[in-house]
This record gives sequence, structure tokens and C-alpha cells, in this order.
Amino acid sequence: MKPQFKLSFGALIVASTLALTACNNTAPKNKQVTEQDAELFLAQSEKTLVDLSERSGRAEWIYANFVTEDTASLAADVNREQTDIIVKLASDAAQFDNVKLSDDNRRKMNKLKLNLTLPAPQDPEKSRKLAALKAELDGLYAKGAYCKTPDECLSLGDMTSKMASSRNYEELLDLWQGWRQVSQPMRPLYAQQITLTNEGANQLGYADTGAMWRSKYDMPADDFATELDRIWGQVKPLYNALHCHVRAKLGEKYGEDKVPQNQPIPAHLLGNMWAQTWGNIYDVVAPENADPGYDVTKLLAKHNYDELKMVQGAETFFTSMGFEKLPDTFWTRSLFTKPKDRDVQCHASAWNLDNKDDLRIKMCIQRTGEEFSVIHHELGHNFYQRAYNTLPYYYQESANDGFHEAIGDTIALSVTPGYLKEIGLLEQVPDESKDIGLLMKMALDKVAFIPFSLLVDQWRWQVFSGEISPEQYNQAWWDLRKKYQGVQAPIARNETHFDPGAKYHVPGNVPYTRYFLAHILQFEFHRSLCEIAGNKESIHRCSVYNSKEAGKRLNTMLEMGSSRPWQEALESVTGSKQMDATAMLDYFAPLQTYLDEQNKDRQCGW
Ligand code: X8Z
Ligand code: ZN
Repeated sequence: MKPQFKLSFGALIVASTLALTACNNTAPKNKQVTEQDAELFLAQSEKTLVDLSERSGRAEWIYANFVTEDTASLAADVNREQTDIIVKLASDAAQFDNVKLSDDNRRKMNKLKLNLTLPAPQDPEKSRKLAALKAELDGLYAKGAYCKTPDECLSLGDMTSKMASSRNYEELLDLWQGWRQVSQPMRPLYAQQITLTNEGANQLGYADTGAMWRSKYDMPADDFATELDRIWGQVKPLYNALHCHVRAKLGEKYGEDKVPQNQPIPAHLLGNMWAQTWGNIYDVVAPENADPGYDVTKLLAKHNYDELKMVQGAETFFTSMGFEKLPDTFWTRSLFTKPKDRDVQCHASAWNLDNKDDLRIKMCIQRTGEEFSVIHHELGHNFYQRAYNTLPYYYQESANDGFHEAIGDTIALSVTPGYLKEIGLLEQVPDESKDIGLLMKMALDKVAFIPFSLLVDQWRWQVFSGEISPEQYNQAWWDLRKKYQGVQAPIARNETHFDPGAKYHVPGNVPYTRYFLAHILQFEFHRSLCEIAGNKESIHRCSVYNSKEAGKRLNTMLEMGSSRPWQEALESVTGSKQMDATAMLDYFAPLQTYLDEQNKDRQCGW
């Protein structure tokens, strides 16, 4: 999702809008400001923001779809202007800090103050520099390729496929280090970006940009950080058991000299460029006698699913639950395949260009089961965006950012063997004796991801606060990779490298805690929606396909946008105001038993 692209404007309007904003929105000196002034300020600001958001979205869309020096420059211009206005509005909002406001007005005021993910200093030169750095970092990632010779280049997509299927230690190592050459030049740019944005956050009253990010969760920022630790504590025993088993199997496959059984796992052997999801090495760890005997990638190929058909298939799931079909423009304006003749930002994203129904996705789809899930993920964003499109602009967001990331994944949890049979992809549903295999595959993706999704922002928060200095960027990254995930770099790294930058969200400045939350939330949503749908099977066999009741309850939450604290949105589906990993643990309970049995004579940990 691209929430940061929602608010923007075009170059010509800027000067007058800024002037208008400054004159109209600031109460006259010596006059006591009132709630009425605040309402006027909110209404005028909203108008400005709505006007501007469409143009910003278009500039960003064009940049991401045609990555060149010129589109970078245009996107940076729009971005700077957009940021400057929001910074001005956010700082003007402070005049109402001590005015008694209705809960609704106070909430809108806070949304305005916290809107930016990359606040800029109130100095035109610095703000211009920050916008240029952002566009340059985005561009370095989008154009990234690993070229062994000038005519032999691999894109990230090429490397992703090879990492998923290769079981050759040396080949994997080559790909792993090759992609990390792309991020080395980002390092000095990233350090400059941090300094500048911290100055911006500071001027808005936050200790640093990380503190600002943590303030977006309807609870004190420190409590939020504690809450994350609590939830991670719930999942850790399951993760440790999975880690132990996977390391043992990798040891059998590659030899214990290459995968020492008392050390973190080498990061290139887990089937994914960042070792963030491990489902692609299912074949290495598959439980004996419990293999479900099918593979979604192969089923898609067998039934001639091309990229378009994959997206249509995902849309059908949503419509089966009662959601309206996507608009025709979605199909004509989206990008589904990687163009051959130009650079595009291939990292998947979902967009709403007009804050109504100009919905689109942009994705270089590969014909795999993994990408089929990502399509559901992206459509979840689009259905959410459309559900809240009648709310005041301030509330046209998810309950918190984790909710946005959770919706499509929740639906994808319903892509069960039973569902695949129902839509004609699978002939026969494997019997229950194969469930451990299915759960293993799911855990390799969902459980393995949890510590990764936590550590990315643990690193960034410390970078923002200065606890990690630019001289320690890479070492600190690997310390956290070891601490949380129990993985290690397969070859020596040093401070000329910038391995965090090899992950899209770091140069892209997209907060990552949202995915941690989403992975906890999706199991909670799945459990509740299955109950609402009247499911009688085990939770991992439940699909809410065709359930209008589940769709209705889900839609009620989506329609709330961010108008109420996320705790209330959560309660509206699950009945509880607290996030909790129990739903995930219950889902994987049979697997935990299996893993404990497998691990009983093993020395776990790292
Ligand atoms: O970035 C994404 C989505 C777009 S919001 C494709 N995801 C994270 C990632 O790829 O690292 C989805 C799960 C985690
Ligand atoms: Zn997403």
C-alpha cells in the first residue's frame, strides 16, 4: 500500500495554496482560538489535502511505472511540495493543542499531525534535498540488477525465482551477495535522509522520526513497543521449534559443516532473498508421509492460469463474500506483468488514485502459488480503500496500518485444499493425515516471518534515535538478524555493505511493523470469520469462500476506516480489544506437537 502518497498536489497550485493555508488557517494573533476555529481549520485543511492527493498519486504512479531521471525529478518535486504543506498544517495544528475539542475533532487533528512517514525540516533547501534523496533511493532499488557481465544481468524477479528453486549452495550464495551490491550505494544517501527527516520530526515535536511512527497506534508510543515484545514472546517458542527443525533438515541437505547445528542458519538457504518467508524450501523439510501431494504453482500451470486469470480468481473470492466487483478501470489501468522495455518499481502495491474508485494494483506477477497469495494481499488493500471512501478524508485509512496489510492475507488463509477443489483447481482434497504437511508449509511462510517483521523496525527505530550510528549500520543489522531470527550472513560483511537497503521497505521508507501486526491479526480475523461463517472443521481447513455473513462483518470493519481507535475495529470482528497471538498458536497447535517430537533429541537455539 502507498498511504504516504495519498496527500499531494501539483506544482502550479503550490504557492497559492500555501499562502491560502497560512492566511486562512491561522487564527488572528491575540485572539483566543476556539473549537469553531479548529473546525474551520480542519475543514480547510481537508479540502487542500483532497485537492492535492490526486495529483501526487498520479506523479507517484507514473514514476513507479516509468522509472527515469525525469520522472524521478517530477515525483520529487511533487513530494517535496506535498510534504511542505503537510508539515505546515501539522505545525499549525499545534495552536489547538490546549483547546478543548470533541473526540472527533481531536482525532482528526492527530491524524493530520501524524500523517507523514518522512517529515521534512521547515527549510526549503533541506526539504528539497530530502525529497531528492527519497526519489534517488526509490530509483536505486527499482533499477537494481545483478550484472556479472554488462550483458548478463539478473533482475530481482529472476533472482527471486532462482532462490526459490535452487538447492545449490554456491549458486544461492552468488545470488545472495549479487543483490546486495545494489544497496551499497544507498548507504550515504540513507544516512543523510535520516538526519534530515529527524530534524523534521523534531520540529513537529517528536524526539525522532521513529518516535513519530510509534505514536500512530491509539496508545502511548512506549506501550505500543512493549505490546510488540509481549506478542513476540507468545510466538517465540513456536518459532524456535520451527527454526530447530528447519536447521536440522538443512544440515542433512547441505552438510553440517555448511549448516552448523549450534549456530544461526546461513541466510541464503531459506528459499527467499531476505530469509523472511521459508515456504519455498518446503520440499527440504516436508514431513514424511504427510505430504498433501499438490503444489499451487503446478496447479495454476496445469489449469492455464495466466497473470490476468490469477487476479480474476482472487477477485472472485471477494465477490463470493458479497463485495462489489472491482471497477472496469481497475482492469485497464493496473500493471500485472513486468514490461520488457523499461524500468518499473516491481515491488507489489495497491493504489487508489482518486480516493474513490480508481483502484489499481502494480505488480510484476509471476505464475506461482506465492504470488497468488500476494495478489489476494493487494486486492485486500483495494477492497479496504473502497470500503472507507465515503468517510472524511482524515479517516480514509485502515484502523491501524497492520489492518490494511492483514485483509488480503486473511482471505488467502481461506485458500485451502477444499476451496481449490471448489474452484476446480484440485481434484481431491487430501485427507486429514496430510494436515501436518499443509501446516508446515503455512508455518514456513507465516511463523518464520514473525521475527523478521519485527526486527526491520527495531533496526530503523534505533537508527532514527541514534542508538545505531551510520558507522554501525550493517553490524547492527546482522546483530538483530541473529538475535530475532537466528540467521547469519553466509559470507563476511563489513561497513562498506548496506544489507538493510536490499529490502524494499528500507530505501522505500515504508514502516514494517505493520506486517508484524498483520500476521498476528490475520489469524484472529480468520478464526472469527470462520466462526461467523459457521465453520465446523479445524481452523486450518476452514474457508470463508461464499460466506455472505463473514463478508458483511468484515465489510463493517473496513467501512470504519480509521474513524475509531483500532481496538474498537478489532472488537467489531473478534469481540476483543487486545491483539493476541493465541489464534495463530491455536492454528499451528498440531504442528507444534509434531515439531516438539521431531526436536526432542536435538540441541535447539543459536
Ligand atoms: O510489501 C509487501 C506487500 C505490499 S504492501 C507486497 N509485503 C511485505 C514484503 O514483501 O516484505 C507483504 C508481506 C511483507
Ligand atoms: Zn500490503
